[in-house]
Amino acid sequence: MEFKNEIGSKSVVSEEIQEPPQFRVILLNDDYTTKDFVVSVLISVFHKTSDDAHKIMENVHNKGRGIVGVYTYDIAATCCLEVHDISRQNGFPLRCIMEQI
Ligand code: TYC
Repeated sequence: MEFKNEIGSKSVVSEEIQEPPQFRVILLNDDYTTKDFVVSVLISVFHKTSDDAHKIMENVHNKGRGIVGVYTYDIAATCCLEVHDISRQNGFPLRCIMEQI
């Protein structure tokens, strides 16, 4: 699309809409956090169903890490902070990280 700016010269503006960058949130296994606590975090922070939360938790427990979901930067960062805060408040070392796609 073509626009004229305030001094009358033409400029071309791309019509392509840029999608915001996406980030994977990855949950890390550890030897101390209880399975029940991990499931409760997946339900309360990431709004997973109980069924999905159990599957994700078992996958992380067995594989060492696993994708919880894909979000924009602010949502991914907020979820990671919440996981760390709730975990420390409850005496667990549970961690998650985010990775740009
Ligand atoms: N490995 C932990 C246990 O055996 C459970 C666990 C699962 C911890 C997933 C963290 O992200 C995690 N109690």
